[in-house]
Amino acid sequence: MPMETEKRPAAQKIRGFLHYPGWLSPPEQRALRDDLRGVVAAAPLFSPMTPYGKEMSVRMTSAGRFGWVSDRRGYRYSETHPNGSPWPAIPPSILAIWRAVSESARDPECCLINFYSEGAKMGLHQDRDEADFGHPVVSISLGDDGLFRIGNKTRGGKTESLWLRSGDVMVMEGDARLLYHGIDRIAPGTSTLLPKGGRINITLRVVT
Ligand code: MD3
Ligand code: FE
Repeated sequence: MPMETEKRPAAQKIRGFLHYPGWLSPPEQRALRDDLRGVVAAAPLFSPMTPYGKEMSVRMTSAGRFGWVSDRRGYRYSETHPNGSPWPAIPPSILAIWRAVSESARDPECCLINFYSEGAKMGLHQDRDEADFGHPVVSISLGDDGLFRIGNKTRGGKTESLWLRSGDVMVMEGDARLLYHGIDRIAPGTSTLLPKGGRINITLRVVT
């Protein structure tokens, strides 16, 4: 698909990151959903354990050279799924989005897929397990709306919230790369993209 030649929505800048509401058209969202089915068939979703021994409410899997895993040894990137297999390749449709929005010289090494069912959330955290924060993080939202909260470079202080909707793309780079962020809740029944409901977030990162 010739992403770069099509007309795309303009970005909104919030605390230094770029939010493109509705970057993906409904047919593009359906194609991406179908590509993700292939990834999940090869690398099943799992519920990561926090280092404190509590199960996260978000289910995850990955594609690319590295995937993100979390267990009693801590949070880390791993070249294998918890079942021991290497991760499947990042679908070309997802790489095309990275290339269209990021202007990065390098392709992502990790495509993390987070699945939120009703009641799932992600607490405020920083993404700082990557070797070089000079590379952007790109996020793609699919399915039900998610209430995203963005804070500051240290814990505490004022935060801002915005709803992420199916087809939205965000780019975090520069000063925005190390802001605390999380998902407070999803709004069930706000999208028909996923037959059983829920929200998918894809994040793309350069790891090494
Ligand atoms: C702002 N995921 O996987 S994506 C994560 O919707 C994560 O599943 C959330 O936070 C989700 O780590 C939010 C948007 C996002 C991703 C990375 C960021 C925002 C960010 C890195 C720095 C600042
Ligand atoms: Fe994050």
